[in-house]
Amino acid sequence: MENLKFNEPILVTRPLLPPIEEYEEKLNEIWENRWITNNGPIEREFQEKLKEFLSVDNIELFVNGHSSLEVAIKALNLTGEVITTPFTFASTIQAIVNNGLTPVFADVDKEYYNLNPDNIEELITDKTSAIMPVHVFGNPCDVDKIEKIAKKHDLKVIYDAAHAFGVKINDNPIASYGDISMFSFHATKVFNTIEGGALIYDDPELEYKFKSIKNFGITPDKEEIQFLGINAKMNEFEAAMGLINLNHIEEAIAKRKIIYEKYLECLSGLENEGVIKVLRPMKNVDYNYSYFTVKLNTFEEKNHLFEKLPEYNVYAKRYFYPPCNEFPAYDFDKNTPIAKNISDTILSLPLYLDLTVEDIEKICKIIEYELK
Ligand code: T4K
Repeated sequence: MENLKFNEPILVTRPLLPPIEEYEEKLNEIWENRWITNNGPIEREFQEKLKEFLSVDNIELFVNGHSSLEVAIKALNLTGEVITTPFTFASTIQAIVNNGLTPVFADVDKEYYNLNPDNIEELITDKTSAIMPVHVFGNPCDVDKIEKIAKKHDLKVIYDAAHAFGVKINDNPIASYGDISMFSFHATKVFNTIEGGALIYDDPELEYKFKSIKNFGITPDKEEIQFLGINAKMNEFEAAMGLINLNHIEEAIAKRKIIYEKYLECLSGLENEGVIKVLRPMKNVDYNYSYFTVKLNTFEEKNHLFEKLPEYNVYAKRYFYPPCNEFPAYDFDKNTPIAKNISDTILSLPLYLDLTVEDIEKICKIIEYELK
């Protein structure tokens, strides 16, 4: 058999980095301004450009996605219980728990792995204050059903849209649904500001709260502490990276699509034989090709592949394993069998811009060899 081992490690992702000269130019500006954090001019410029790019009216920027989720919860004064999904990154659940609230886990749907709205209503009690769904791997939740349930029971909706930058549903920006949506701009995301995050929201009154809470609760006009806050401000180095990466993001998503489609083509044999199932973008959705995931039939097959790939210098990741309601750090109700099955059997394969068509062909040959 031909040698399928890569000379250099193929990681699950690599960050989108612009030509270094473009960042250097912005660094010069930071040095001239002598302003490096706390509502700086580049952050404000980035905020305006981002509003335009995403076609939304209200955006607040943060040091990372996780702390913006924590601020969103504080700003809406949520109490008691929040209905959410176990199939997500630890951040979603920790944002709820760190705010003194109880996550209540509803099971997910089999096809796209998002919170299944049909499982929400039975979990609503008089303590429920919100629903916190996640647009997993960039595919949108059933936003219409979720909105109906939220309206009927007077609940807030915060979407964890960490994976969904740039996604549109029937031409509508994904962040235009719910009370608040959160984007993560972490290095590993489609669009990055090194670390970073944003809240997109409808109610303009939230701006004052967000600006205060992300700065220790200090109100921007009176400099009083009217809210319990944290430090979650975006800095100028992050904002500079964001501004520049915004010029490259459309090209980046187009390249990701090519890689995604090459994977589909090369794995079609295994898929037709029922050995794996690839997550597809939903219909009527402008997708961002944020992750390439394959679902295997059993935990053992998933583990076999996960453990064998490094022998070829290829590193997949188990996004998300285990389901969040099985974290040893907490004692949560574990009654979500679909999320458990997905979590047990899914792997994220390498997807980033430097990968060539030949790299993908080779990765797929390895997978085929190991699974046959
Ligand atoms: N909600 C959801 C649903 C999320 O997925 C996340 C974050 C959040 C909320 C919170 O948003 P942030 O506060 O992070 O903005 C990564 C990311 O750290 C995390 O942002 C992300 N989700 C999660 C799904 O994945 P790890 O532990 O997998 O990262 P790590 O360091 O193993 O990196 C993955 C691969 O990327 C490695 O193979 C190396 C490569 N890499 C990584 C970095 C940081 C690079 O090549 N260069 C780099 O600079 O968590």
